[in-house]
Amino acid sequence: MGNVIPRVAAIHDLSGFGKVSLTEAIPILSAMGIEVCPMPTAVLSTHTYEFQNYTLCDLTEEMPKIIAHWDAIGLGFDAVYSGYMSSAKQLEITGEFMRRQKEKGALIVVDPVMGDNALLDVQMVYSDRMRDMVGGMEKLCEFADVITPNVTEACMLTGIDYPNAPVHNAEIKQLLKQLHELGSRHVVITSVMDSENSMCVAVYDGDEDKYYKVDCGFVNRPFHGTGDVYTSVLTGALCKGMRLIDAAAEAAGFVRAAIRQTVRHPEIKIREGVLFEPVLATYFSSMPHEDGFVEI
Ligand code: PXL
Repeated sequence: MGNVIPRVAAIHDLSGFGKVSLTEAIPILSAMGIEVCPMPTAVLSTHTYEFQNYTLCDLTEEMPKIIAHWDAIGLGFDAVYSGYMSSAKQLEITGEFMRRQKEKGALIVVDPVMGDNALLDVQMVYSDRMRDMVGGMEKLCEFADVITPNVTEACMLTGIDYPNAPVHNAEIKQLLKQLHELGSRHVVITSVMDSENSMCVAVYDGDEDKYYKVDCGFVNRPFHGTGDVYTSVLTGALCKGMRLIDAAAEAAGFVRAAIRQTVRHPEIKIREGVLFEPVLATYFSSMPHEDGFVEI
């Protein structure tokens, strides 16, 4: 690509408070030594979980203009990383941008942000809008090198019923396999409750045809915004040339460290996100860590 340091186009919302999307992707990727070019899909006062009366300014019409200007100045990207979209049209615009960047050699990471079991609005799941969003996300998965749904999103994309915890290896592999059939090269599923009180990340490496689990540690309460933290680190580690499973383990290590900081402060509300800031200064200076994973 010829960029002095890796350059990532980050297509997510910008939420003023609550730490999701760009307020996580920008600091994390920058701390990893990667240049971030944000294309905001929407500007919100806060994210949408447990906040009422938040403001949302949709930027669908701005996106083609941003892309046209980037094209005009000849910007090339090492990676395109997408997340929260506020309209189905944005998925089309993003897909077309990804298709062109992929032809030029960019890595494509798609986080098909649509909901979480704790966060999901049931009305929304069966709405026309949601059907359009799921259909649009499925198309984006076709362009992707890596997709990173949580279990809820994995079920929405595959039509598989939400599995009861603990989720067994056979069920995990089935989900990974069906997601892979959507067309992405690799698949990573976040927030899998694979035992009573412990979570893992499930990984399918499509080049090696191998399945893995990465332990995310004991979890005794829900956290918000960890999916975006996770995929930001994963994207950065892949841009730095790490192989998929090592990048997946590195990202899990960072999330574990952010959670360790957060649980020291019980006064922090779930909607305030995780305390990843104290970890930023040190974590990436000693990469790679000795992080574990198992083949399943
Ligand atoms: O990725 C989570 C996320 C991103 N963006 C917005 C959100 C959420 C989750 O609540 O509300 C606006």
